[in-house]
Amino acid sequence: MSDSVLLQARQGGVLTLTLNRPEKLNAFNDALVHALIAGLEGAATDSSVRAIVIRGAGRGFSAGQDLEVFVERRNSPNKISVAEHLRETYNKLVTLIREIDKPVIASLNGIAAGVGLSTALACDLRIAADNAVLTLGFSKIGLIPDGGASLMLPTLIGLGRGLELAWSSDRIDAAEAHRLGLVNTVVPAAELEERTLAYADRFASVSPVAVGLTKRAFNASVLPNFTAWLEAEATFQEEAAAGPDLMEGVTAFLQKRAPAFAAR
Ligand code: LHQ
Repeated sequence: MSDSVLLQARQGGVLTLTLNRPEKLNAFNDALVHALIAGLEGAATDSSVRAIVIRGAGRGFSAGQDLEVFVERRNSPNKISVAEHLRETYNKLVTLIREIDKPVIASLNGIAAGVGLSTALACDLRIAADNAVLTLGFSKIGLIPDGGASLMLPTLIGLGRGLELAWSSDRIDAAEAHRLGLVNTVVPAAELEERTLAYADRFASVSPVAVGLTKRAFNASVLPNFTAWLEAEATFQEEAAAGPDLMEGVTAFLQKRAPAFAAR
């Protein structure tokens, strides 16, 4: 397998982008986020691409931000703020996913956590293997759901169920995700690749004009302030990151222990 962090494959009108850091559960470093943004930008302007699939190599979709990379960056002299990091990476990524006039489908083969799950939630459709596991995970490191998840989650499943998942960081399985409306369909793990292509192909053969305008209409009806919301979310995240809980949470994760968050 290639050592590129993002693999691209074409089957007819379907472009598959594979996150390829399997040894890290496809956690995002800057190279991976920027490669995914570039892959999506290329797909947006290529009229022969009629549907886009995002999937993960190995045993997961993505574990979200690479926390080791994040700690290195946080401890370096030229660290950037969390809000700036979001603006440069995930906010660009999820804006692009919402603005591309083509179906973008997340194919969830295992764990989707943190901003890995946010990326899947920003997609138009989600197909999950029956062994997929979804968790927000942000609350375990003292953060709010970012990458648009604080908007997409309540939009998809409602306020109460969204808050419950955000606060608890519960791991939910594919059947529960389907029951909640977080994923569109669940298929046997061994068939995920083939079923994803067949699923994507259905939308790749619909009128591209109807597909694109329907997406724009739905964006305008339920996500009219998506971009402005990302900026607000980044501001909340900056406030969350200003206290001690983020570093306690991340350090606890890397040391494989439970975090201790003090009252405030
Ligand atoms: C990881 C990661 C990871 C590095 C597993 N990084 N190594 C963040 C920061 C600041 C600003 C803005 O926004 C963000 C966005 C975010 O995405 S925040 C949320 C970041 N993600 C998480 O908090 C998830 C952390 N990971 C987990 O909770 C678990 O690892 C999950 C639920 C993903 C998977 O659990 P398991 O299947 O039990 O696998 P594991 O925990 O044993 O992980 C396998 C390996 O992958 C392990 O390394 P090791 O060397 O022991 O094999 C983990 O340390 C590593 N890994 N996630 N995000």
